[in-house]
Amino acid sequence: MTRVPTITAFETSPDRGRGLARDMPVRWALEEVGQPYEVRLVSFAAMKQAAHMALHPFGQIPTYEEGSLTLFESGAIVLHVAQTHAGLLPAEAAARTRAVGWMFAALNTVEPPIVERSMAAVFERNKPWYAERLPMLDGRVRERLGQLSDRLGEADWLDGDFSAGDLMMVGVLRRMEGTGLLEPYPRLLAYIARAVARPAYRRAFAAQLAVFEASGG
Ligand code: GTB
Repeated sequence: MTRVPTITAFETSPDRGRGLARDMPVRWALEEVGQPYEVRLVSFAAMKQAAHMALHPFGQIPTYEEGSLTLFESGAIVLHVAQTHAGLLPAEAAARTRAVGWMFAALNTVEPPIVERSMAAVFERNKPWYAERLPMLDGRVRERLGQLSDRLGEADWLDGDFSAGDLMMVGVLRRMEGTGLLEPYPRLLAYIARAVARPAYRRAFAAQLAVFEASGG
């Protein structure tokens, strides 16, 4: 059993506890493998101060401290958790590598158009070009969702059993909830529903929601 790690999370999350901030995949991974953890909450101001910048060069959450090991980047943290505990990566070498490949696909292929669309919806909503740009951004998201849905097919998970690849992918897909972009893909909706019904997800979600509620909601 690993020494109890400490992660950082928003003191007051802008997502109002909906599990969209990136401490969520880390919490979820730790819950999946049964690794207890501690959480240090940080304000936006504290994230930019020297003590936190020493842990995270970009002044963000999440970070992960475990003894002398310090990590940043949610994907790297989830990979570390998955590599050091049973439950999130297959034992067989090729399947294990494919699951890591799905983590990269989530973060490097599916997420970029999703983040670009999310950012535009927040920061460009009142700009004169927004109405013209949105269909293009939606189109890029739809392309990836359609391809992902086709690959998933009727399977429960992307490649065999639930893995860290699914965990990262579902975190990425959830960012499109409420946009209407997921609805044309019932297989993806069912995939997300299966993932968020997992007891480990429910525990992680409840923990980050409790932080938001304690902050005054
Ligand atoms: N690539 C890094 C990782 O995966 O760890 C990205 C980390 C990151 O974006 N952290 C954000 C942060 O610390 C919080 S999660 N931002 C503060 C800053 O940069 O000053 C991103 C996030 C924030 C809010 C929502 N939301 O409200 O829905 C969703 C996602």
